[in-house]
Formats: sequence, structure tokens, C-alpha cells
Amino acid sequence: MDQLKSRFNEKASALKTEIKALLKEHGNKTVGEVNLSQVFGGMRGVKSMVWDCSELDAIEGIRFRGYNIPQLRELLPKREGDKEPLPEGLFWLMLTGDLPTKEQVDWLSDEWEKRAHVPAHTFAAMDALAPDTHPMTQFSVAIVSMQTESVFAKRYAEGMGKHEYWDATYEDSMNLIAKLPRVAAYIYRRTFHNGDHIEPDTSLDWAGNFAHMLGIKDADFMSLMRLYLTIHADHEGGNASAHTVHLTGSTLSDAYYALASGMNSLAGPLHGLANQEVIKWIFEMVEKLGTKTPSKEQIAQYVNDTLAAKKVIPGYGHAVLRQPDPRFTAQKTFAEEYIKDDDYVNIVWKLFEVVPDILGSLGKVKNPWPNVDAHSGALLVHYGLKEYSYYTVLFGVSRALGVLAALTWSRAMGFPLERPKSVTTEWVKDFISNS
Ligand code: HAX
Repeated sequence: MDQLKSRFNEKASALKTEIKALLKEHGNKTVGEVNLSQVFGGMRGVKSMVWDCSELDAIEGIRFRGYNIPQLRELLPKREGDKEPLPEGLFWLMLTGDLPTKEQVDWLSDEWEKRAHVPAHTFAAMDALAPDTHPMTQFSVAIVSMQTESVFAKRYAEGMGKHEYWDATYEDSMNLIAKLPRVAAYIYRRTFHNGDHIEPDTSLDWAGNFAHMLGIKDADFMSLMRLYLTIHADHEGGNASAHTVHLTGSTLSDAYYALASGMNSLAGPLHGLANQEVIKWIFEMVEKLGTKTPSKEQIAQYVNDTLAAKKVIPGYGHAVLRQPDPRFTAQKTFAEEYIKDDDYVNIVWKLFEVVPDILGSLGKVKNPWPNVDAHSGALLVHYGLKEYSYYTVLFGVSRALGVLAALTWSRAMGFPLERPKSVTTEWVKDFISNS
């Protein structure tokens, strides 16, 4: 058993015993009530699943195993000469609850490199898609096509017992994460660079190698990718992509099916696709106003025009957060440190000064502040990655870390098939008249 798997097994076995005892004694305790607005309103705030890898607070933002983003930036191991955390370290933290050492992270980089082989039929599946297929569609197809490699599916067919589910899911998760940079870079080069692919550089870490295969030759872009792939990884369990992976996985669909489901969910404009929508909307603003240095008044007018057309302001608002997203702030801090005077970054910062007041004045938007997607596009454009339909794939590569760590936990805890109750409007009317 490898060192991460054995560490995980120790932690998971102990927690499973603890949960069993806890449920035996307190299983009937009520943790909250559900009102009709929540039933009709996307289940906001309904406590209905356990997700130990990260936790979201409306004001404080995300914490991964208790650590917030500035702490992760400081405490997670880094590549020599770089200031940004290695995403390998976050995966170790989410899976074990412990901050890893540099040696443990280096071991994980090597382990993922060993598992990175992508089957030939996956490249063929991507090549069979029309060149203008959206990159998220290509990503989802590629992930499902790799299901042929699933250790879980193979061992299930051979009759594996329940006690082995976590082990097979761990193997699938490690293998899948290892393969994603190659697949994602292939999609980028295929779609935007005439299929001029770049071979992996095995001397690099997971994120660094991904940046290398994308073909953007700037050391600061590698640093950005390390930070980007760290901060997008997880946002507790209730967000759409995480919850989708959890739901699909609960049927004992393997990690490949579960991750592909989650990616299809991430591809919606109210969720991960918002990162492409933000920069598209900013490009259209620049085009419409005829300047890359619009005044705050011009920006405010453009924002009001967007709202008058009954559209949302992409990159603003959140179902849980009630403050600027710390992931937005982390990217702003990165831009302050690494990027001097960039027109698109400046627009993002001016939007931050203008949009919250406008959204707040509508009286219905619960969170007028920027979310993670408000900033990422301007950083990518700065380094030359301007093809915005690709942006959600970057988010997806990162999100895999969190949702697959959580999927491994779910199988280790033996969480059952998820099956909430739906009601009809007729039932609701009867309920009201009888209450
Ligand atoms: N612009 C305009 N109106 C907005 C808005 C925004 N950015 N955010 C919320 N509203 C509106 C809602 O559309 C809703 O209007 P109606 O009552 O007319 O339908 C009202 O304000 C109340 O919504 P809410 O309770 O504040 O927000 P929700 O929890 O329902 O939705 C969303 C949260 C993120 C979907 C929402 O804020 C939104 O659409 N934002 C823009 C898209 C976006 O940036 N999505 C990415 C979110 C982060 C993420 O998941 N990244 O991957």
C-alpha cells in the first residue's frame, strides 16, 4: 500500500468507527428544518450531506480542512524558487487532513507522473469530435472515454466486497487526476493551435507540466497555474459540480462517470462557465465602448445596460457567500504582485468598485460581491491564454482534486445511494390547506 493510501486508510477507518457510534447515539437529532421556499428554491442551506475536505462560511469563505486560502498559500509546500503552493499538497491535505511535507508532495508529483498515461482511444475520441466542439464537451467525452481504465469497475465485475470500494476509488482518483493535464492540454492545442501538441516534461510538477503542455512559456504563468489549480479545487459539497459527483458516485458509478457528470454540471453559465462569460462580457464592453481604459461611469452604464437586458452580471453573486470571494482576493493579490498595469486587470478592479453598489441597489441580489470567476479571465488573458471557451476546462482540472478526494472519502465511509424526496405542487397545496 502506498504512503498516501495507507495514511488515508488509518484516518478513514478511525472516522468510520466514530461516525457509527455518533449515529447510534444521536441519529435522531434534528439539524434543521426545511421550508417551502427552500423546497422550491434550489435547496439553499438544507444540510443533507457530509463533506469533510472543505467547508464554506458565508462571510469567511472557503476553508480546506480548517485552512483558509492565505494560510494555504503560506503553508503548502512549494516548488523551489516559486512562491505559489503546489496543488499536490492540497490533495494530500484534503485526503488525510494533514499538511504534507515537501518530500510527501514530491512523492505525489512522481506518483501522478507514473500514472499519467492516456489511452490511445481517448485521443482518438477527442479527434473524432468536430473541431469547434466546446472544450468542456471534449473534456467530458475524454473523461468518460477513459472509463475503460476504471479499477473500480473491473474489481466490481470481479466481485469485490464493500470493504474494498474505497481502495478501488482511491486508485481511480489518483489515475484520473494524473491523466487530466495531458487530456486538457490536448484539447487546448487541438482546438486553438492546429493540433500542434507538446510532449509532457516529466521533470515538472503536476501544474507546472500542465502549463508547459499548454504552450505558454512564462515562468509566472506556471506560478499562476499552481495557484489557480489550488484555489479552484473545492468549495464544500453542496455546489453543483461537487454535488453532482457525489450523487453519481453514490450509485457506485466509478470515478470516471462521476467526474464526467460533475464536469457537465460545471459547464453551466451559473456555475463554472461563468469564468468564460466574464471575460467575454468584458471583451464586448471594450468593443462597445471603444476603449480598453473605460471610466467608472462608462462601466456603470454598461452594467446597467446588461441588467436592463434581463441578464446577470457574470462573476458576481453567490448562493452561499455574502462577502467578496477569497478566491477573487487571492487572484487580485497575485495580480498586484506579478502584473503591473494591465488594461483587463484594471477593468476587473474597476468593476469591483462599481458593480456591488449597483447590484445592492436592486434589493434582491443576496450577495453583490465578486466570486472566483470575476478575476480569472483577466489573468489568463495577460499571459496570452485568450481563448475563453477553454477557461472552464482549467477550472475542471482543479475541481477534480476536491471532488475525487471527497468521493474516496464517501466510499470509505460507506455513504449510501443518495435519494432525497420530491413532492408535487398538488402535495404542497394540500400541505398548506392542512397546516
Ligand atoms: N446579476 C444580476 N442578477 C443577479 C446576480 C447577478 N450577478 N446574482 C443574483 N442575481 C439575481 C438572481 O438572478 C435572482 O433574480 P430573480 O429573483 O429575478 O430570479 C435574485 O438576484 C436573487 O438571487 P440570489 O438569491 O442572490 O442568488 P442565487 O443563489 O439564486 O444564485 C448565482 C447565485 C451565482 C447563480 C447568481 O448570483 C448569478 O447568477 N451570478 C452570475 C453568474 C455567476 O457568476 N456564476 C458563478 C457563481 C460562482 C460559481 O459557481 N463559480 O463556478
